[in-house]
Amino acid sequence: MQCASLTSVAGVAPKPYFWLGKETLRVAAELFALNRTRLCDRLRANKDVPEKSIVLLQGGEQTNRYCTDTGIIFRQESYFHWTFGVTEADCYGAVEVDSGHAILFIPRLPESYATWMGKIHPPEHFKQKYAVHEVRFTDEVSSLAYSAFLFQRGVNTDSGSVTREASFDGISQFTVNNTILHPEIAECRVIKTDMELEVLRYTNKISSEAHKEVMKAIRPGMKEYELESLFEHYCYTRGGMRHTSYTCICGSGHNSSVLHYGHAGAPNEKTIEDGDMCLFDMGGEYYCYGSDITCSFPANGRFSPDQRAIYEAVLKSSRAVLSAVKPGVSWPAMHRLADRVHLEELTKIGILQGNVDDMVEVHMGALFMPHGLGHFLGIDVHDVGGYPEGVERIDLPGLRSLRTARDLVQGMVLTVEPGIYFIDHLLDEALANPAQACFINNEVLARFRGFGGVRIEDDIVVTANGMELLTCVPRTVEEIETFMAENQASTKSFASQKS
Ligand SMILES: [Mn+2]
Repeated sequence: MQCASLTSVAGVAPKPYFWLGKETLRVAAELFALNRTRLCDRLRANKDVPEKSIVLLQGGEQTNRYCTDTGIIFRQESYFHWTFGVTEADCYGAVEVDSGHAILFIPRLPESYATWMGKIHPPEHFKQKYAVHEVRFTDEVSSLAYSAFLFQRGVNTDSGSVTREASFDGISQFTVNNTILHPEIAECRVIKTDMELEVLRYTNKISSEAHKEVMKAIRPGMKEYELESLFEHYCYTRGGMRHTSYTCICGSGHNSSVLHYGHAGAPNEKTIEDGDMCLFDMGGEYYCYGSDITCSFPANGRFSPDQRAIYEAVLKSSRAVLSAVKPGVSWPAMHRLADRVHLEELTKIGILQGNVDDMVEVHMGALFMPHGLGHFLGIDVHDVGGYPEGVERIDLPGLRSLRTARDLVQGMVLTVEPGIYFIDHLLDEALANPAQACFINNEVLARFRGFGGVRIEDDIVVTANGMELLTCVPRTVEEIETFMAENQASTKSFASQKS
């Protein structure tokens, strides 16, 4: 990382920012100062916060592969990143609630560090780099003198895992509260500031371009992982994105109905066949801010009639949701809207038959879209705050997979990702259930066995009276076919380079 400073103009202090040079985005350290201010404002308004409190967070730690000394590329813990924007491992950070005074604690590095890892920077370096008020060493955390410490402890409602509370030698002598902070800081993260939105626009712009590069280069005969590699290459070379927000999902043919394809047991290894639909779900991450985009398209650039029908059904639900989104709208209502459009369209195609209201009663929507319509996006791809106290998960098929059941508020960033999938074991279950089987035309359905699935996933910001679309990729059938035909003619694919 370069940590450049703007040239200081007479009397004006230089403003530090994160920047990876070239066309990459400059992110001012002010972004995190504002986050801290917002957090302190909330905490001061909370009557349960003791006087003279200080927030203490522990940053992520550098880890190695199993028992070896091979380091794993470090990525900062998300709450710590939101609060301080610090890219180094093994730090602590503190914020005085009353004053907003921010203290960063850095590890006291041994001299051998200078031999193997590079220059050891003094505290003053980090004070300027991150625009905090004070920098001390981590062995000085226990010398902090405050009457109450607010620690971060709470459940991540997507994973069920508990955040790791700060711990250090001498902790037992402090008065610690570990219940107040977590809901407050999670709530801050739900609403994005303008500076955060700038970063999310950037991650979406680069990731959208990377998806387009993939659509230009793809040819039947290639391996799915070649496109994963191309996506990551584009994001890193052009966007400074060393990380992706999640493991790339590059499903082709029948793999496109495997919702979390691409994991170690199914690592994007299939050969892409002529006639396959592709479902590529990939998002680049810059300075810990993510993106989450899915493009579905035919590998050969031309939709078959069945592929077009399913794709246009999903596009219709996607666009219906994008038009309906605005502050005050409930997210489960948007999920139900997408389900209803799918059922109507599947009836037109002939896979379903009967009354759509009756299909809704028996949750036919979840048969084709078992996942939630979308989720918060930010520093985490499944960003926090989906189920604060008072918001209950709806325990019904499909809806129970939603990562939030909240009403929309301006400044929330979400994915909108409806999909229709043909998943054999779900279809067989439905056919064995008379309450659902009566709506299915099995003869038509048989044609779609092995089809895979279609998902269209865009990232949006909820605005004052609607939404802003962050993702920009070809979306209609005509746009996709034209884009692939025009660009494939002029792009030499990786596959053709081999021969
Ligand atoms: Mn997603």
